[in-house]
Amino acid sequence: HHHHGRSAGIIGAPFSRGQPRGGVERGPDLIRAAGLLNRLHEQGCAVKDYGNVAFEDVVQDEPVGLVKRVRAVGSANQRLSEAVQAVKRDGHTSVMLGGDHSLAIGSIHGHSAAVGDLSVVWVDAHADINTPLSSYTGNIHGQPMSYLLHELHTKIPVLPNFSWLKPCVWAKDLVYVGLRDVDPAEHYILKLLGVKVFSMSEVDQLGVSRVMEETCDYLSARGKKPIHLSYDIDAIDPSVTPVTGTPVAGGLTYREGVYIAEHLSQTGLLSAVDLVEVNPLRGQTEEDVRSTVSTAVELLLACFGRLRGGNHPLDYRLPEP
Ligand code: 6HN
Ligand code: MN
Ligand code: MN
Ligand code: MN
Repeated sequence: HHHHGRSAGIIGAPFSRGQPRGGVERGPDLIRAAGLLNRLHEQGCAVKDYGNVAFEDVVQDEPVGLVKRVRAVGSANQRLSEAVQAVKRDGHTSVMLGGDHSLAIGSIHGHSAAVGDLSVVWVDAHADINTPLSSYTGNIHGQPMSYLLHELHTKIPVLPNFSWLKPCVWAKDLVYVGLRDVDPAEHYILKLLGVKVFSMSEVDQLGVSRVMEETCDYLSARGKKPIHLSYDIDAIDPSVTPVTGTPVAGGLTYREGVYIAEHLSQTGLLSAVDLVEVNPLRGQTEEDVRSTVSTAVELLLACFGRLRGGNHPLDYRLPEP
């Protein structure tokens, strides 16, 4: 085996209560079954599978205002945060396989608790920055960034099973890529806080290579911090990754999606990755599921140094005749 510094600690998070559609809890096992661990290992990455987080079965979970499944989401993210902290303490790049995007709360909290201040790159069709009071769906997968930002702390009500959570990200350390379905309240927040956003308009205008160059320039000008990449599979165009709960037309191409992961990997700062919102029950055909899951795997391989131009081990030597 040839392991060259990179190592992945895989955490499965089979959780769906941040949104109403069943099936997204099957994401972790599907992505593993598509060969993620073997493929990472084959490309020279050390891999440790921490298994699936055992989530508490919350039975009494009445809505809090409009917000659904608050207690289940709070409890799940507390456990996930602890799991991510353990992976970071062991020295791995954390890979959280979701599950829905409410899991970014625990994943980013745990990452920050272990390593300190972070840069966050959020690749998604959606901004997921509604507050519990601005959301009109009540789904917490549309809210995680609001819970995590210091600047929004005073806008977040006290919620059951969330007392463990303290904000840990500054708005200046957050960059969005791929947005194309942003609610009015979310747009107001992004402008109010001056968050750096590369929506699909900017991807069209600048091209993905300039978007990523500007993303990394922007973040490194604010101090080189470990990067947390939160990758929602719905950032990619639904023609490629249809198997997801809230598909939006006009997304990133497969190539743009892979390029984003390649570019962040090359910074050497990638410290944790979320891959969320793969929901096999949303597919029309087997091919829809295969295409979505295999894209998820390719994105993760690119996060761990895989380049489309090829790779070879540092100590590779040609066979002598
Ligand atoms: N996701 N903005 C909508 C909401 O319900 O707040 C959609 C959220 C989608 C969340 O895709 O992770
Ligand atoms: Mn090995
Ligand atoms: Mn999304
Ligand atoms: Mn999302």
